[in-house]
Amino acid sequence: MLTYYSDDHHLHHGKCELIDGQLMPCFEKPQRADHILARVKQRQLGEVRAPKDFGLAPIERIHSQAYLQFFQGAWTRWQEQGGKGDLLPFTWPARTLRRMIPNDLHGQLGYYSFDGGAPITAGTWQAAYSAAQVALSAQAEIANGAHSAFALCRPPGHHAAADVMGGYCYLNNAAIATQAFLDQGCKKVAILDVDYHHGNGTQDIFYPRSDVLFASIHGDPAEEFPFFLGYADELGEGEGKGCNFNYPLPMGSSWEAWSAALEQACQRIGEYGAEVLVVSLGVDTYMDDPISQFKLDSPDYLAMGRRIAALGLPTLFIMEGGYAVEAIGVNAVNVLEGFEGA
Ligand code: Q9C
Ligand code: ZN
Repeated sequence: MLTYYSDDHHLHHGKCELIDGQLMPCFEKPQRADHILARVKQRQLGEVRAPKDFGLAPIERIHSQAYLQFFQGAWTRWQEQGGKGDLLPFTWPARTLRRMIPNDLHGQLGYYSFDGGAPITAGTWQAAYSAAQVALSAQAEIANGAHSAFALCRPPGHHAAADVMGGYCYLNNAAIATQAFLDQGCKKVAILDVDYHHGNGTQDIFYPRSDVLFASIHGDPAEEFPFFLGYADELGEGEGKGCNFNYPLPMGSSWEAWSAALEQACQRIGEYGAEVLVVSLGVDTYMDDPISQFKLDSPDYLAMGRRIAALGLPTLFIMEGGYAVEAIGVNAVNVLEGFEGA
C-alpha cells in the first residue's frame, strides 16, 4: 500500500492544552506521525511519497472562504499584536451571547472554534494545508485505480467542520478527500470513522446529504468529548436521512463490543452501495491511550483491517487520532496490514 506523507507536519507543534484542570503538553504532537512513518518503513508497507499540490480549490469545497482566510492569516495578525505564545481561543458564542463575528482576533478565534484544543502556531496553516494535500494525493491514487492508499495526515481533521476548528483539527482531511471523489464523478462515498472520538466535523459537513454515508464508532458523547454530537439518534436530515450512523460505546469497551459495532457499521455501508470507502483512522481506541477509555489491544487492529477489507471497496485510510505514541505506529500499520491480508 502506498503512503503519502509530508514533513510539513513538524511545522505544527502546539505547546499545551487544558486537561482535567491542568495545562499539559499537547498530546497531539509531531512524534505521533514520526512513529507511524517509522513503522510504515520498518514493515515495508510500500512506497512513501510526498504529496502533490492540488491548491486551495478542493479545500474550499468543504471549508468556507471566510474560515480559510481567517485561519491562514491568524498567526500573522497575532504577531502584529506582539503575541508571544500559541494563539488559543478563550471565549465562545455560547447560548446567551450573540452569534456574530467581532473584529478582534480572539473574538474571531472564538467564533471559528468550538473548544480550546486547537492551538494556532507559526506553522499550523502550512502543516494543515499539507495534510490536506496528503489526503488529496492518496485520494488521487485511488481515483486512478489503486485498491487502497494511506494518507499519513497530521494534524488530524475529523473534528473540523466547514467553519469551525477544534479537538486538534483545522481542515477536515477525510471530508476534503471524500468531496474530491464526488467531484470526480463518484456517486456514493462511505466514511467509516474508527477514531475513539466522534467525528463531529465530518458528520456535520455531510449531515443533509445522501451522497455520503457517515458511520462512526466512538466513546459515548454522554460522557466523552465532544459531548454535543455523536448520539445514536442522529440519523441525518432531509435527503441525508438514513445516511448517518453513530455507534456510541461505554467507557472501558474492548474488542468484543467494539467489533460488534463495526459489524453493524459495515452492514450499513454494504447496504448503502458505496463505490469507495474513506476510513478516518484513529487508534486512540488503544488500551494504553492516555486520553481515551477503550481497551483495544494491538492485534485487534489487524482484525479491524481484515473486516474493513471484507467490504471489498477501494479504501482510502486517513490518519486521525492516537496518543499512545510508542504504540501508535504498530496499531495504525496493523490496520493497514490486516487490510492487505497480512
Ligand atoms: N479530558 C482527536 O483524536 N480533549 N482529537 C479531550 C479529555 C480533546 C481528540 C480532553 C480530544 C480531541 C483527533
Ligand atoms: Zn480521537
